[in-house]
Amino acid sequence: MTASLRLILGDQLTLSLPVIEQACKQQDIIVMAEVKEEATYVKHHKKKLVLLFSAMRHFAQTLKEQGYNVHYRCYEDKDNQGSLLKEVRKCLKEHSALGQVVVTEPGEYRLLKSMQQWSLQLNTPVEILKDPRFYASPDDFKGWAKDRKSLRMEFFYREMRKKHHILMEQGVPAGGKWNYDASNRKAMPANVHPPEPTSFTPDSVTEEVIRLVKAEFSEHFGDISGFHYAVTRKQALQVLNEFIEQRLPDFGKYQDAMRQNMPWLFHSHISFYLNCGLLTPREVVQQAEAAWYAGEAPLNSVEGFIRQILGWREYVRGFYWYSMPQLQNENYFNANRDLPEFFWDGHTNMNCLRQCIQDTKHHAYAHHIQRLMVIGNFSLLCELAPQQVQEWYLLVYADAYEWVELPNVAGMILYADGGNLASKPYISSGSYINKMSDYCKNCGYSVTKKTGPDACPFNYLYWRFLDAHYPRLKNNPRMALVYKSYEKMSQQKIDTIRSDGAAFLSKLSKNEEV
Ligand code: FAD
Ligand code: DLZ
Ligand code: SF4
Repeated sequence: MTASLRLILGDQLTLSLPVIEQACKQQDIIVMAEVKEEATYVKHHKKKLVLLFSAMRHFAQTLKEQGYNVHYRCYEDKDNQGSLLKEVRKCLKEHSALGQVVVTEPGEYRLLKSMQQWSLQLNTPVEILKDPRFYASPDDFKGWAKDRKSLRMEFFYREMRKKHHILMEQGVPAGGKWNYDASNRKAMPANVHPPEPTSFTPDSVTEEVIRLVKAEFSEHFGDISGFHYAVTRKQALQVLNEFIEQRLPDFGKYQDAMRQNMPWLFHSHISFYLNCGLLTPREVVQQAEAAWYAGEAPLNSVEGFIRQILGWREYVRGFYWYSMPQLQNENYFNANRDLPEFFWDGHTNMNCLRQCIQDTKHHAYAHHIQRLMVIGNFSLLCELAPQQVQEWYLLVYADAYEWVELPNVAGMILYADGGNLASKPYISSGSYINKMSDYCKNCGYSVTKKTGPDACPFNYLYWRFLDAHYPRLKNNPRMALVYKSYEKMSQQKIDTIRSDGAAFLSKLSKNEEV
């Protein structure tokens, strides 16, 4: 058999991947490399870099302990080549017995396109293996999507439930319904106290990476202090187990709630680990399902949680490969406003945005509703340029890779694809944020005022957006109700909304304080 160089990327830290399982311990070399090209194609949050580099170093150690021949390139190594291709080329040169390169398909389109050229560039056969960690392959999604007039997550999810026999009983959904959201998405009363997130003290490997990131990536976004994330599979499993035991029962109920200084709530905090490979979606879904069968968590929570992974996560990944490369350039509303400065430092009088951006800056994490209904909602209402918003979301979150970030940003929050992913724009006025959080109590603006200088900007921005995009949105059946209210508005009210909206957006464009 030809000896092979087997490359493992920073988000492929899964021992059961065929690229590892099929390796010959005697002759193959496994290559892992921390390289400038991947670490700086956007200025990733410092905690994301610490998480990935430390997890990569721990994973390489595990491989070595299992008898694999691992060639690991640290970022600070003097002869670091700076890119994956160059590292592979150097290793091939140094080991003339290696006759082929084997990789697992990467998560991002840019890297796949690059790898498809490697064989020519290296003058060596390059085999790109499928990534079996997902329930649905890009081809499965394509097969499902073709001939459909519209793509909707809910129908994809039901297919996945049936195909993989998850929460199914004799061909019907467990409990009789596909979806239990009527019992979910409640506001969280002040006397509910979520458990503290699972946290780990950095070991010497992580400490070294923290020093490296402080020295080499000081320009990157985010705070590095207080790093407490899992960096090994064992630790990631502990995060999962503690979620299932302590948080899953209340997950559904408080899934959409927000609270000042508390981004963690009853969420699972496992996206970091699912996306870099320390956890697999199958084991997560199986554990959640088992908790329901064992009577340890209610169906509304378990179904709601499983839908996020078996439904949304798989759907956005399929949608990404189905829609690339055009997805990255979509701009349905011709939005072109620059990202305001406060997206980087959180300095704004709008408390909801201040809180969500500060959580993001501290933790490289914000939960779904903070990303969707606060920062995302604002980005759409203010017509921020999609490519700038996309880059921001890709660099600020430790779970962000383009395959999952881009559909969520271009499709879900910005509706930049004109409704291929979502059936309507996710927009709301301040009253939704007020209902789901305690942010408005601590805000300089008044959520009950609809117009005027101290009115909550979400209130008039919401109606301004509906007014500005009436021709494009009025025929969307899911917007019918809201446009009925709009059509009943007096011209005077519409004029006030227009002028308040224009004044706010003009301040935003000039980076004046809002
Ligand atoms: P939980 O709330 O506990 O949910 C469980 C799991 O479900 C998550 O770990 C995640 O794997 C999955 N999930 C839930 N919603 C989605 C979704 N919309 N798309 C894909 N998976 C989902 N998630 C990422 O993993 N990476 C991203 O870069 C990312 N960018 C986002 C950008 C925007 C604008 C929005 C609205 C959402 C984004 N999400 C992203 C989805 C979601 O916000 C995160 O997965 C979630 O907040 C991670 O926290 P958690 O693990 O505590 O999730
Ligand atoms: C995100 C990331 C970072 C920051 N650094 C590296 C790295 O140095 N080496 C590596 O192999 N992978 C890294 N990654 C993950 C890759 O960017 C990821 O594999 C691609 O974006 C494809 O999803
Ligand atoms: Fe946000 Fe408006 Fe509430 Fe202030 S009043 S926190 S701007 S929703």
